[in-house]
Amino acid sequence: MNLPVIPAPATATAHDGTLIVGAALGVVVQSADLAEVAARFVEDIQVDAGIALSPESAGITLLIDGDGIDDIAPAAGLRADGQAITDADERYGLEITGEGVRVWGRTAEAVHRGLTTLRQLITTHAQDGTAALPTTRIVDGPRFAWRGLSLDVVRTFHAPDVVRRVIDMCSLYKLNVLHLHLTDDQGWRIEVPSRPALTEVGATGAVGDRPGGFYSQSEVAALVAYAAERFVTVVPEIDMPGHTSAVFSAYPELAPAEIRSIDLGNGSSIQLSTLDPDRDETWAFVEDVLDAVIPQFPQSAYVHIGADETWGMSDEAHASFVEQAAALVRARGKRVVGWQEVARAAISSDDVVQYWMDVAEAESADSDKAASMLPPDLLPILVEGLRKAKHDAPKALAQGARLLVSPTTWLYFDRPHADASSDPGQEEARKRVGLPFYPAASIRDGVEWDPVENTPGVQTEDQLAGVEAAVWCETIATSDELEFTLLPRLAGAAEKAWTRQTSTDWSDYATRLGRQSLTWKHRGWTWFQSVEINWA
Ligand code: TNX
Repeated sequence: MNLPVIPAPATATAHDGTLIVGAALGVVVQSADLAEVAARFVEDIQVDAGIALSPESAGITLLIDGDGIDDIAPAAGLRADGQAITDADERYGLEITGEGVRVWGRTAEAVHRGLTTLRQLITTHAQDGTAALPTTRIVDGPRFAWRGLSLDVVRTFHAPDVVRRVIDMCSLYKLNVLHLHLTDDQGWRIEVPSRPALTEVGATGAVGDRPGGFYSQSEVAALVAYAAERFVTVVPEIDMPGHTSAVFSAYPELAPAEIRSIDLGNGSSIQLSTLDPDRDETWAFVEDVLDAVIPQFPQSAYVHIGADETWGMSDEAHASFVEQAAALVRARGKRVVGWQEVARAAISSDDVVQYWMDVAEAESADSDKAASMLPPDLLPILVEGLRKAKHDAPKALAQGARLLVSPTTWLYFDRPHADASSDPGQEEARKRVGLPFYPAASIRDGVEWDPVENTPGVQTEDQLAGVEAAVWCETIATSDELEFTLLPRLAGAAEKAWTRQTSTDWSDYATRLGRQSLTWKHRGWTWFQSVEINWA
């Protein structure tokens, strides 16, 4: 049964007939724990479909129940909140009959996931204040427990209301992790009261003349709570020992004697300077940062320590940094995530390694063209980086760590959109947004791959923590450009992270995707109107 739902549910059996959802129906909860998810659903249906459910009526019943749930295997992978997959079960049932709807699961989170499916069904069938739904029984659950989006808030500082919109998008597609890339060369975006210059000085920059900024502690608390209400865990990233120019501008005493960088000739540059693991000041700094950041993200069982692209550093110094930083994270009761380069150090089997560099794609790139685009001193560094990158995922697995799959080819959304937009007004942005050194990708490309089959060295789902898309903002200056980069690709990432079928039928997916624009219009979200899709 092809329901217009993304990600596609694991099982859906058609019944006969339809159910009219409108003002005559209301939501009844059979457990007080479900009052909040019920209220959120009523609010969402009002916004997405213009349907006002009645607080006095019944018809949509929510309950804590395990009926049929075990027909579906539990998720593979790890949860970012550290809960056991069996305790934080996301599997749900949803039954629509001519008389009404039942949504159930063993946790409030499961019921929220089920209501999200119902929400998409209602929105895609809504007309003039009612929706005629197909009757069906769905039992569904995620393939992977960690389904995320990594958001770069440094190259462009995205204000809290923009981040809230991104959380709304994640929740609509059953993504449950928002990874905030909070620090980088161009800026530092989070308060560390014991190190005030990080925000007074380090936060002022961004790419080019874009405004800087940072999240105050109360803004972080509000974002984390907003996300938690939608069953999204916010995982903080403090990128070190590279990507630390903003730290050096705030605390020059942490910088190496000579700051080195490679000029890219287009107003940007690649930084080669890194924090020094052999200096006591470095570790006093890292401890201050961890002590301030960790309590701001109570739901996250993890701290992301970055550790990517430390081009100016020896392998020994990099490994020494990673091992010491990881120990400080663990000493504070948190687990470690790092970009794939951390696998070159000694890591623990509790660590999560974020696989990003698709070496095959990079190697197949036109090297003459690359050579003509890049400064000559950068090329050998990149070639050397790729040579090492090949071994990262296998090394992580050999150390018993799990991979969080974010390959540049399929999950880096900051690559240009390949196909034209059916709205000529979007063509200028399409040509400008996305890093030019990545080959452009279609929406179809985004769903025709598999996280297990396409990750080197991986044979089974259990070797993964999950799947995470990433959006880097060098070429994304506004919230409109951010939304146009996230939609519709985010839906495709969710399909890969949640849906159990390892191959996606493009025409079926395209039909489901086309109907999603009904929600986006109601929400006022900008999306890239690729000509590949018949938008509703
Ligand atoms: C690589 S992915 C980076 C980022 C860039 C991105 C552009 C990673 C760990 N580092 O600093 O923004 O490529 O796609």
